[in-house]
Parts: sequence; structure tokens; C-alpha cells
Amino acid sequence: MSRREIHAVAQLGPIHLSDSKEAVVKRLVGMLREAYGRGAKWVTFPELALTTFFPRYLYDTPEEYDVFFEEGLPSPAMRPLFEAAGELGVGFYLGYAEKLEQDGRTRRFNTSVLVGPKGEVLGKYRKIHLPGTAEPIGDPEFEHLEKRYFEVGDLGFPTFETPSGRFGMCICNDRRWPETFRVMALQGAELFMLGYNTPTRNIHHPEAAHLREFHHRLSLQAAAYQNAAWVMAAAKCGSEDGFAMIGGSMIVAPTGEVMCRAATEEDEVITFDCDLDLGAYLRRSVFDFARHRRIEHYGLITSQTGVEVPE
Ligand code: ING
Repeated sequence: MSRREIHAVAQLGPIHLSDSKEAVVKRLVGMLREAYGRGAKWVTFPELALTTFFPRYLYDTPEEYDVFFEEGLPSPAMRPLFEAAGELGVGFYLGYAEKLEQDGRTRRFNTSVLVGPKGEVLGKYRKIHLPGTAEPIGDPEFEHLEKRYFEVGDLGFPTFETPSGRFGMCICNDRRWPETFRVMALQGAELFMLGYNTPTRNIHHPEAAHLREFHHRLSLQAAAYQNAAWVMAAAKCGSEDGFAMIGGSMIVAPTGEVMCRAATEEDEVITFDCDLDLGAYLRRSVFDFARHRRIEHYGLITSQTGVEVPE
């Protein structure tokens, strides 16, 4: 049986500090309409899709950085996107900086929301693997301060039943950690949606430039194949106020094959007619988790955080 449905990945080119959220949301709505015009039922947008990748900058007070955050769902800035999607009957994943008041304190997360084709919020995910540092490292060009501005996500790795199947979400650095996808695949997720902002230069450990895209693609292909699921990956990319980020938005099949990828570092919609059942044969054979996994030998994965060399 095949459950074919067209998915879109909407890659965003640069968002500069001077770009208003309203102007950015107009770009998102434009790409949503383009995806709809190509028959897409779902669109995956990038991480932190309403603003520039602000964790590259050092800010000291909430007054300086709260401008990048959204309150409420949909927030006022997001509303035109929710309305357009509901009008067209297209579901979407949107990454944004979430701010809320809870138990008398202000909380901030790097969040993604999954919205169904009727414009209903199906669920949220809050980024768990926050890369970089909380304090500046003093790089002459830029910082990576997600640990400064966001709390570690407190929602786990949930999955969501949709009219098209069971979907999971993650965000950017999460894709480098296999635990992310396995936890969702163990809940029956057949398709993962993720957005990312990946600087072309790694300030934490210098490496050859070609490795940035290679490691990005390797992580996605491994995740797709080892969990027999589709992966939708949307970049925000290009040079934001001179700070370059990789493109490479792509749709990866459960076989691990890249089925299509963006050609530019601009706003670009890519689409593919995905058979949600393509991974079924893998889940009945080589990745039949129930038949092949041996959890009695996996204890260290959840009982130990870092490396501890046995005596
Ligand atoms: N960005 C980068 C990412 O994981 C990074 C950070 C790049 C960490 C390369 C380690 C190596 O793609 C975000 N936003 O997580």
C-alpha cells in the first residue's frame, strides 16, 4: 500500500537584524502559497524562522534580546501564516523563540510548533540539545550562545498523530544526536521535521569547510535510514549581516537517500511526493525494533552522560 503525499521544505535565505518580523512572515506566507500551488500538504520551515540567528550575538539583558521572542501561539507576528495555512488546508512546522510566564518566572525556549491542515496546533517541541556556551568564548567574529538565551527543552521528544501519519519534530543540533530520532521512532514516528541554522565556520573546533555540509547530510541520512523514516530539513542560510550559514535543505527518504535538495542559499521551496509507507518494509525487517533491539545491553545510554573509562 502506498500513502503518497507531497511534502515541502521551505528554506529561508538570510534574515538581517533590520528585517521586520512582518516582512519575514510575508516571505513565509509566499513560500507556503508556492508549496500549496505545487500540491504540498505539509511545509517544514526553519529553526528560529522569524528573526536573524541572534544567538550569534552577546546580549546581557532581556530588554535587549526579548525582541527576538514570541509570546502566545499564534503570536501576533505568526498570525498571517496560521491564517494562510488554515485557508489553504496546509499543515506546517515552524521554528521560533518562545517566551512564557510560568509559576511566576519567565521561561525561554528554542521551540518548534506543528500546526495541522485546519490551522490547529497539534503540538510543540522545545530544543533539548543546545549547542555552544552560556558565556562568550571571545571569538573575534561571532558567538554561539544558545545556552545563554534558552532553557533545555522540557517536553521530551514527543510525536504527533496527524491525518497523514505520525510525525516527530526536532531542531538543528538535535539532528547530530541519534537518541533524538530513536526516541521518536520508538513511538512510531514515520516522518521527522526539523529546521536549522548552521554557521559555515565552527567556532568551537576549526574544521575543513566541506565538513559542515557533509556532517549535516550524514546526520540526516543516518537518522532517516536507521529509523526508517522520512526527514524534512529546512535551513535558514546565506549571509545574515555578513555571518554565513550553510544551506543544504533536503528531503531524505527512509532508505537514507536524498530525494531532493535546495540549490541556493535563498528563499527556496523544494517538494517531493513522499510515500509514507516506503519505510514499512524496513520496519518489518532490518529495523524491526521489537525483534532485533537488545535493550538489556543499552543501559549506559541513559545511565551515563559523559565518558567513563572502566577500571
Ligand atoms: N547550529 C549548529 C548545528 O548543530 C553546531 C551548531 C554546528 C554545533 C556545528 C556543532 C557543530 O547545526 C544550531 N543552531 O544548533
